[in-house]
Amino acid sequence: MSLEKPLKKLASCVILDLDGTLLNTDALVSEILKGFLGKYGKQWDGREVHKMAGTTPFQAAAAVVEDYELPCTPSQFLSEINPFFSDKWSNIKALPGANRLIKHFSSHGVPLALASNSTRSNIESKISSHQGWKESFSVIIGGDEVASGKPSPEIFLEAAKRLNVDPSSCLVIEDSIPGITAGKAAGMEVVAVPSIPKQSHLYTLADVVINSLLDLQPENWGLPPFQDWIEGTLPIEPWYIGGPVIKGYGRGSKVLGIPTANLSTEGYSALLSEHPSGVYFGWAGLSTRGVFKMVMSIGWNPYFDNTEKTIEPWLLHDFAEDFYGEELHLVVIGYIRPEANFPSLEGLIAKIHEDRRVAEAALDLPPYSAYREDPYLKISVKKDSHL
Ligand code: RBF
Ligand code: MG
Repeated sequence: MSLEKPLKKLASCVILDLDGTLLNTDALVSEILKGFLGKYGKQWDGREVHKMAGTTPFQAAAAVVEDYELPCTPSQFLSEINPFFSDKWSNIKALPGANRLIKHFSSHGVPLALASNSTRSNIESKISSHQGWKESFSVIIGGDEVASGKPSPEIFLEAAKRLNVDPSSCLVIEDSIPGITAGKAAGMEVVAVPSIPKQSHLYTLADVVINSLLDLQPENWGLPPFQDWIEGTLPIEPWYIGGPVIKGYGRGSKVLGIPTANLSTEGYSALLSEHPSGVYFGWAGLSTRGVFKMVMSIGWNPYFDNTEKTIEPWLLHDFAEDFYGEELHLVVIGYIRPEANFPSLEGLIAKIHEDRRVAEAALDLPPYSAYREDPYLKISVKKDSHL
């Protein structure tokens, strides 16, 4: 999905959006609105959250009041729901790559601004629990500190003014349509990191659309490149997932010659929504067979246009038979690339085999090889099983 174009314009500063770009705010908003609307006898529609992305708090409230025909005004709704949010703002998780990005730019002396439609005081709460964030921003502007929020360019123009730079030398990173619109109207370069899955075509106004912050290439704007990639792989904060092997779409071995041991996503919806789709790798433990190298895809498989996000690990070993139902534990430690679409099945297959080679080689390198011994991979076999 990476639509990176070659260098167009140099940037000297970076202006970041907060909700949906650096923070996984959607998850919290969904959780709170679901409970709150339940009290009105209404059922929260998870898709609504995308409609609210990038709007001001008042606009978001107005949309909910209208769509759910609530018996109150947007202001009443806001003051009623605010207490539910206020003690949670400081608990929102950073999106993958957010910490890395902030540390990278601040350690290279690239001036950073934070420009959010959220109120200044909510911004302060939201970033307070994330170490090093507040100090990394030379400028912080909230939606209540300008006359009109995004999609008006005002907030970005004000950020450039306070950074003491020309708007044309600012690079904006945004997840929402109002934010992208604002950035372009301000005459800035805009990178879109869409928070709406499978909708990258809506983001054509942006100069570049990337799948997650992990895919940002600052050198495209003359900014310092990330230096943490190792042999085509990016070490990530390890995450753990396990469960019985289930039958997938049945295309793995039949069509592609790539027998993936699909994991049930049941109980992992939060974990799955937290991790951007893409190709990852790590180690896999099978209860009766041992520990194996593993490369996997997370996502919607654009080539097949799946409707559900799946986890498809390919264990890099020749097994004599299928092992559906067997307990599989994964430790995921590296990232390779975003999911892509391919003009031909041959193209997809060739790319997946390349992923295999990249993962196999990387897993022998020290930052990755040590995880082979992770206790999570040594699954004890229950005595009462079918033996
Ligand atoms: N499917 C895609 O549509 N695009 C991809 O870029 C892609 N990359 C993959 C990488 C790996 C390592 C694996 C194991 C699978 C990948 N797939 C991708 C999914 C593939 O289409 C799927 O595993 C098979 O269809 C089996 O269901
Ligand atoms: Mg946003």
